[in-house]
Amino acid sequence: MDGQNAQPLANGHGPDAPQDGVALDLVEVLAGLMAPQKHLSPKYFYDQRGSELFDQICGLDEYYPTRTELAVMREHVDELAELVGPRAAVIEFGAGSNTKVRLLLDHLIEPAAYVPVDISADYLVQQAEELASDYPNVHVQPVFADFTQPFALPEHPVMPDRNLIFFPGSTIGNFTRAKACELLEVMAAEAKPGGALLIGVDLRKDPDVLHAAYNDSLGITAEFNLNVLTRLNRELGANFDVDLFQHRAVYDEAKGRIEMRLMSTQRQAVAIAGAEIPFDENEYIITEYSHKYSIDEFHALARRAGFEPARSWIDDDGLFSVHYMSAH
Ligand code: AVJ
Repeated sequence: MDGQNAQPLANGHGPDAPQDGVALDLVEVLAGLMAPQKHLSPKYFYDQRGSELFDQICGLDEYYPTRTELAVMREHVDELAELVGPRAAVIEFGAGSNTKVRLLLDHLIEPAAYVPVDISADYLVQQAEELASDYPNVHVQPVFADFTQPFALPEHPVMPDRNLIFFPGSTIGNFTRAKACELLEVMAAEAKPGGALLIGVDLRKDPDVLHAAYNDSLGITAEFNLNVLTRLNRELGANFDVDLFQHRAVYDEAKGRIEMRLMSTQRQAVAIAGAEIPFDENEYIITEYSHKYSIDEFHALARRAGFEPARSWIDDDGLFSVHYMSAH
């Protein structure tokens, strides 16, 4: 990365200033807490403590997605590199761990560029600097933007042969099926005709396996979930008594999704920015959806959004899928 690229490109749809994680939006938080079904966006999990806890979750025995996705990618990365072809621009939606993108850049044929797109600029800059120095032949250009809305792609010194949209980690699961389709449409538009998508998608499976993955025995996921209340207290001056809420993760098999909840153990009221939020006993805030798909279900969704599934890889236990799809 040269001096010019040290800062991420701002984008019209991004926030005004780089933040430590995604800044809490008071209006959005209040609207969510005052809705008939209380809810908070999962993007608010990832302050510094939340990111640390998520890293711990990824290392838990019960939480299979992270290691399984990486294993599936490792096993098929050479076949993937053949499919992608030379001089691809890798455009990552959300800048997460470097491990997966390093695997790609190590195996793709002369990758031309790497473009991480995120609303959390500190992650972006840190990741970009590391990768730029390790991959001098790859043009690393972070873009600071909300990837759910169309955004402008940067120019590169070497014109890439194709765009490869990269969306690992089953982050697509955070979106309802309707919103996931809209996001895939944005991806198809950013990929451009002839481009492609590499996406990790968690699979429908035995509810007991899912339950264990989101209700780990060490209670790390509970701490991760409850941390968002601590964050609301610290950053918005709310007065949640965190001891009066409990973590619940419930699998709805018909909807094919885990719902992460924070349940009030008693009737109470919480004050936040001059508003009073009443809770009944056992009333809960939904803090995250994590949707699970069958292969066929995901193919149908992707086709509706403008992709043609080319290859889908899964692990031997059928836990997690990685899809390569072309945009048309
Ligand atoms: C990062 C959204 C893929 O849904 O499994 C892990 C987040 N939540 N444990 C997921 C998460 C609880 C994770 N994603």
